[in-house]
Amino acid sequence: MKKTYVLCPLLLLTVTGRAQVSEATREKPNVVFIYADDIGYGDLSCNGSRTIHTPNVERLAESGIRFTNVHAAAATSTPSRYAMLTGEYAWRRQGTGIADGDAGLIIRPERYTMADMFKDAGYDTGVVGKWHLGLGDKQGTQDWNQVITPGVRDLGFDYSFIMAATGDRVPCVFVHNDMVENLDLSDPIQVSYKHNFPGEPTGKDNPELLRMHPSHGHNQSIINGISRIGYMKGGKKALWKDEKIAETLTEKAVGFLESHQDRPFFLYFATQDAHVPRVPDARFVGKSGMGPRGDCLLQFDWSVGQILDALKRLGLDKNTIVILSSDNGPVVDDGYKDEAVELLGNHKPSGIYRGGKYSLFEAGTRVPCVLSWKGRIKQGQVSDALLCQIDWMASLAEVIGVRLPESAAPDSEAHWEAWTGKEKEGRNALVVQNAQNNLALLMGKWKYLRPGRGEAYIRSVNIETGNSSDAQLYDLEKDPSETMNLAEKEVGVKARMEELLEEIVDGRYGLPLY
Ligand code: NG6
Ligand code: CA
Repeated sequence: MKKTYVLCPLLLLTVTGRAQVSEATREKPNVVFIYADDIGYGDLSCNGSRTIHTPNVERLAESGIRFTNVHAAAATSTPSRYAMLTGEYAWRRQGTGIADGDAGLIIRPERYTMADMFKDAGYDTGVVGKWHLGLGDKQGTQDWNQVITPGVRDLGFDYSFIMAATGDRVPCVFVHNDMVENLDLSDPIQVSYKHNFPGEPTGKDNPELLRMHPSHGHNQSIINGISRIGYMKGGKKALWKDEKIAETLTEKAVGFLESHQDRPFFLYFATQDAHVPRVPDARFVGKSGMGPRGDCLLQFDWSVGQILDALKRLGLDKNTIVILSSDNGPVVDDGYKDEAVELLGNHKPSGIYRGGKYSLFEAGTRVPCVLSWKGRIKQGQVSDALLCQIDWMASLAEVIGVRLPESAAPDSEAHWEAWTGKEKEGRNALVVQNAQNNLALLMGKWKYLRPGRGEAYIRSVNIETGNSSDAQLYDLEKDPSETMNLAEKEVGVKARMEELLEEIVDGRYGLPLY
């Protein structure tokens, strides 16, 4: 049993057994997360980019607060999402690196999650979109032809319509409430991350079958003319159509809103844009002038507009907190020849920041972030507060009146005043991680990158990782692009930050005060 503390009476049972919502609960704000994939700080026009126009995100930003110093907890998807949904730094847990498509459930059912928290406040909870935190209790031997359990329902989500992992990983199917959507038992789904299935073509051996070629990796099973990571056979009726992923997910998210006009809800809407493979719908093809990557940014903006329009149409816009962000920084060539590099022009996905996805430098984790709560928080604000997605849990707990169980969300800090612009300052200190699990500490204007192993530069994606065997220290106020390493000059600062980071890592510092 999960131990929870609820501050007010929430649910009343009718004679039919259907949970009815009390007045106190009904008045609680709905919460919608719009969580992009690989969209960088410089990828949205609300952050000053003039090479792309994303009006719906601008509209959201103008109606609330835009953050310039919000971080994902990690520079890749799985650890970022793990941290965001549990309030625990992912580097504290083994097995939270980029997950295969057939990984077992990474967040264990016993763990108290963001969705559990909303359930304890009497909310209905839903997740739509990219999951990438594993499913089921088997690592690599998942049976996709039956109920997949444990699943997101065991983590507090009542409703789910998800992609198990990423667009570039098999199985290329949607999972709806723990079952593959359009499953056909006469054509069972088989998945392996070790061996191909006899006779099945691959991108490596059958490039003539491809409509989009890999630039690195991504040369295994071919689905819809695109080779992926991992091998898959069967499930023809269940396969998603890449150009329709955004539309399908957006429809499901809007459907969830439509069915929750009278009950408080939490919706985690995780788009696949602009992750690879980038296959936008025909409506967006050629619209950005930057090829599929830019077109997917426009498609993302469209999805945002659909959510905002639906909230308005349903009369939910005044009582809904909308938070938009991205799981990690941007990457241009992430493994497919989709002309993202050739057509980039002057567009700077990372903005002024160094690095990108996978990186410990700022662009790895400093991501777009906007929060809006119409009528409740001031419009048109900009905040430089240092905050992290990991803080949504403790911060929102206050808003919805839940006291988190003692062991829950150990690294999440409650900063609702900062999220709403009433406070200028956010966190005192924040730890971020890159793809090689190297860590950096952000504190005020200082950033300390702990020495660690791994290559300094990943040629295939053209990104500097921030890995170095030497300590690095940057003054982000004077040098936001991290060009001057001050570790040798500011020895005292470096030593204090090094020590503090070690304290956080071994748990002596930073336990939140609930
Ligand atoms: C990498 C993939 C990349 C992307 C990433 C995960 C190769 C060569 N590269 O391993 O394309 O899928 O994993 O991205 O396979 S994330 O945003 O979901 O973390
Ligand atoms: Ca990502």
